[in-house]
Amino acid sequence: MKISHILILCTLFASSLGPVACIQRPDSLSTLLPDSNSNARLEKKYEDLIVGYAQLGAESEWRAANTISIKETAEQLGVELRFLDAQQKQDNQIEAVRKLIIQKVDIIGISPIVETGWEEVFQEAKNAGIPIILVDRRADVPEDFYVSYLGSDFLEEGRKAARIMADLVNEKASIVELVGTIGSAPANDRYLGFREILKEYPQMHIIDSESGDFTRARGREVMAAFLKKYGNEITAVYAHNDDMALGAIDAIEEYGLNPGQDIKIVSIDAARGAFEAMIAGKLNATVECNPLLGPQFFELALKVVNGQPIPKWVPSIEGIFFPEDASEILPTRKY
Ligand code: GYE
Repeated sequence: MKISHILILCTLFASSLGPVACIQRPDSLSTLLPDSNSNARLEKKYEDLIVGYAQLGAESEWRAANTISIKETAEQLGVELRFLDAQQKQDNQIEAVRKLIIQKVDIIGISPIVETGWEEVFQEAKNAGIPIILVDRRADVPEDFYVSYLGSDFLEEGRKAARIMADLVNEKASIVELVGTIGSAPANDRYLGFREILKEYPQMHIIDSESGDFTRARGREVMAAFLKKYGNEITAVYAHNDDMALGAIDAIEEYGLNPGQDIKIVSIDAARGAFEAMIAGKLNATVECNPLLGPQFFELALKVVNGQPIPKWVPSIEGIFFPEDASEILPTRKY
């Protein structure tokens, strides 16, 4: 790895990733310099890499930002990227991995749409000697099927959302929950993390919970159905992402209530749309989930290809945002 690349990466982290740490810095730059006693001269550089990426789809603002981050970073680093979009279907994503195996890419990044069903195709990649990095979402496979998971702590995001909600509603609420894609890691863990904390608040109840598939359109439909069924009984919404919260806001307004006031809303992602909704007083808080994973992903990929050790989990560091800070922060948001 060239020193200039390390500098580029660290600059990228500092400028575009905000709170995400520059991971796994080499102990000393001298370890990266060609050395006649080592294989350093044989080490691959970013320009030598062919990286396959099996993206799950384009369901949300988060995903759009994530895709841009992967593509832009590849271009900046000079990596040859083979990017495939599975359009929210696991079968397509499995096929995408197979295509990348046939193309003999050096390494594959994948955001698995759901947690289960990956063993067969991951085994095929393993047989072909192509390492896999899980990006953004985990897969439920034995640890030796992937080299690293780069992404968020979704359980913790669910816990954070519950704690904020408790504050907003004075520890008393009838909550409806908009769940993400069924079977996906973020939906599973945001569901569990929220409930873990809710146990501490006997007067906060989830009265209904249904999937809005992480999209604005489904969030709106599900929320409209909840309102039809429960009407004014609903005092709070927990949405597993901002897009569904924005859909719920539309449905609440159509129903004639004031989102953010009559019904408190907490969501996850901290995308620009959420900041705009907070500024308009319609959303009460958003828990950050950082999609700008491109720089960390390619740094990991290069290390793996060069046989350097990497952590099994590279977590993102994330915050929580509230309406009072939204106007100040919005102009600096990168997604
Ligand atoms: O929260 C949601 C997206 O996997 C963390 O997927 C990601 C989630 C994100 O559709 O908006």
